[in-house]
Amino acid sequence: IIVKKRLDYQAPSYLINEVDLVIELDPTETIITSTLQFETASIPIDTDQHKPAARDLILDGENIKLISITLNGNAFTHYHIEDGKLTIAQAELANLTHFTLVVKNSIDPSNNATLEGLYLSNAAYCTQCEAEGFRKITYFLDRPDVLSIYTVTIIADKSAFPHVLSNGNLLEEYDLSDEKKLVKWHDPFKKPCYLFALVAGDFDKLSDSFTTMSGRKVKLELFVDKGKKSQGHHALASLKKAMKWDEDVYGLEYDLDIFMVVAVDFFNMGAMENKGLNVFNSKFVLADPSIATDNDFFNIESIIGHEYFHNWTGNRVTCRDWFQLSLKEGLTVFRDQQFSADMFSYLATRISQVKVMRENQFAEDASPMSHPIRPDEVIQMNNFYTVTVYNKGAEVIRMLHTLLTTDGFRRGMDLYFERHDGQAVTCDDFVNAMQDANEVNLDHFKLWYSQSGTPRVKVQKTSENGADKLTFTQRTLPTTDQADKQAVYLPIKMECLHRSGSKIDLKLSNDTFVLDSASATLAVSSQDFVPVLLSDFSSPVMLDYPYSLDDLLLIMTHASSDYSKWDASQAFYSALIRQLYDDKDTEVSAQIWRKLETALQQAHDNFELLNEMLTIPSIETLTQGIEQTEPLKLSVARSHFLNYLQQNLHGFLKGIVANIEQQKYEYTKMQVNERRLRSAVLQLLSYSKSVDVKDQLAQQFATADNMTDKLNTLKAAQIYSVELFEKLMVDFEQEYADNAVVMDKWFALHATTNSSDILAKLTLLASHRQFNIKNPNKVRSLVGSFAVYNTEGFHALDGSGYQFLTDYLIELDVLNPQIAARLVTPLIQYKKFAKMHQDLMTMQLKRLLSRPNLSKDLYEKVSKSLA
Ligand code: BAL
Ligand code: ZN
Repeated sequence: IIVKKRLDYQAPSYLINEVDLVIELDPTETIITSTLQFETASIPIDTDQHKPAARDLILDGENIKLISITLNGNAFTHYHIEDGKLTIAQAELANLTHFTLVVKNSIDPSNNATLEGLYLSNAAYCTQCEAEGFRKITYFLDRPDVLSIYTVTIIADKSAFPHVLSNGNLLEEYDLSDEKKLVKWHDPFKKPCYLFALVAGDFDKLSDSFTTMSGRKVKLELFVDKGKKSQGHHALASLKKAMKWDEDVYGLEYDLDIFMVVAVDFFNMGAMENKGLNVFNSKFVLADPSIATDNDFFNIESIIGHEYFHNWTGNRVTCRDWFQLSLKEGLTVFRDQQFSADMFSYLATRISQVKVMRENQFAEDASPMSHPIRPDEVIQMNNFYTVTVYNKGAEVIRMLHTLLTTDGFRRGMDLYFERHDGQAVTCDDFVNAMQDANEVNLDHFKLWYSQSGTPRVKVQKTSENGADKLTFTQRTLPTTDQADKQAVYLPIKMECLHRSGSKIDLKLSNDTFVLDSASATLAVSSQDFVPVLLSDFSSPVMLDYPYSLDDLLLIMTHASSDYSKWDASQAFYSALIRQLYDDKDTEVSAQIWRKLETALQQAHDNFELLNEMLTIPSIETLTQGIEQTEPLKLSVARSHFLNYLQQNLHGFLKGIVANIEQQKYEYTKMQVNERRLRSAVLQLLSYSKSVDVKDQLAQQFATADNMTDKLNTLKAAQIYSVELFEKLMVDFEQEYADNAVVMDKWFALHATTNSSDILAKLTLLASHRQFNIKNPNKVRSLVGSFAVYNTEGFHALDGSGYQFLTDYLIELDVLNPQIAARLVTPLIQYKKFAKMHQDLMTMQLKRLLSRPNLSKDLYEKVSKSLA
């Protein structure tokens, strides 16, 4: 097991300027002939005498059969292969500044369940090379700072593969014989091998075009499974919006003559930004109202945007090494977040981003996998495609945007591209461009890249000589990877309200208080005020202020921003659930319920806000606020609270539903908000178990003309009763049994059911004809949903849930280690839970660690968690 360290980076000793691949596709023996034009790099300046840069040529290769090598046209055998490396000693290459190596090898796509490198998804060939999958195709310098021009020739069976695709522009396509054809692609842009892609299959194709701001017409092509053409229109429309948006907001224009997107069913990630040929998990492409929910429509637009935006932030300027992953991912997530806010709505998108931070990223920071957004040590790179690198990375970019303003940020982006187009660079290069374009000093800001953990900001109100002030103190607790922490730069957007609700003038620029030391104070020229802190989640921190329920109600009614109103509602509910968790007999006074109703009434005509304010914090969010959580007790407390809430606000809630008419489905912001609000309320009312709610659910299920209402009804029925839920699930299965993407939702719902025989159910579902352990979407839906969202089943006191997951991981690790390592996350986060749970969870982790041949993916996470 090799631990790679960020500070050990060495520039490559050899460059590969041109790559010519000839790929003869065959399910069990695909032959690759790779002609590589090497150049000896000028010797890097070696600052460390003890570590001379290696001059041997060391190529990466995994699970490939070497057939032959030639060097400058001559057969060559003086190489050495060991542990996934092919080494040619420097002496063999002495005096060669340029040389050509031809590597011929074979691979077996049909036996590649890792879904990395070249593999088969149903009957189509496809590739996934990020992070280090290209080495499963042929021997190569598989690192992002080796950039080459690719020409790719593919030989394939004519009838089975009408569409044979790779990066760049199509050069030629012709028949070689009655059975075989040849297709040749050329990508004029230099790229690292992780952006290489190949797809061959029989698809339906949707075509369109986009005229760029300089007037070039770009062909757009979207490939989906046969018969699913009508489900591709939303993705294609989203692509055009993304192309226009990047021109309007960042002045960034697409650079090839064609842009292709292919949807495949077997995919480890959501999608992949290969140059000119994005490959997507079909779940994030296929949509029409009868099979996709409002959230699916939203996610498709956002992920299509994300992958498209990578063309500049990732492809034109890429990462020097994988420790810099956030350079492209944090930035591109931030850009897709801006895009979604512009296309859909700021409030709902921001809230969903904040939930990801509070539910998942804070949990990662508190876990043995804690790492900075630019990690320092990695065993398996695939383990670092994390909420920290992606989502916290985006929050860090957002803080830069706040600090520099929209114009300053754009100036920084412009300079970044001016300096680094065509290069592989570091996070420091990015921040330096921001700094130099704005003439600010960002040295302290850079700490966000190297320090892990969630800062906690404590705010206290004190009075001194009749004047009030707020004292802010920040502290980041030690994490498993770093003991010592320093104060980071924190922009805290805020306001202060008089008890009357009016706003006090704090004389803060952009309403932002900057805390860039351990402690600082802010004078407030008023007494008896309520601070509204961390509006818009202006920095990724946990906030600690002793709000009373009345303070929170004041914010819910009078804050300037809807975000802060929502945030106060979440703190309000969390406080009440916490009281019930500590003492199940706690009673919330009638007066509090009336005040809550009054506060909610204020938002009665803002369906977006009202829906958000009627959504109660998840178990995962609540867990982050409690030390050594007892998950079952927390789940009971939360359910009791939801039940009390619906009892005490019954009339108000019923009034909301009565006011929303079901309409013919359209994906518009107004309709989405109506459906969400209706669903939030119906879920609450389902706790009442009243007959009229049951009738309403049954009727809504029968008449819904769209997947959103169908699925929302099922979620409410799951709360209402097992009988109703099971009955509707049977109907649902009958209707959608042949639709793989829809059946994922069905698997996930079953997996989250609170039922005493859940493990038997899961076992039965795993033998369903739509289930396949080799398909990550299925595994995530069934086993992932169980482990993450089925509190009662997963955290069962006898440890059976933990054991079930572990047994499954053992089976899965042999096939797809990357997905196994993602799925182990709920188990390695055991430190958040009470001792009894910790013991049961660590017992299973130890069982995993003792397995022979554990993948390095699982090894890295499990060994860290037990260290
Ligand atoms: N680069 C991996 C998939 C994504 O983040 O776009
Ligand atoms: Zn990305």
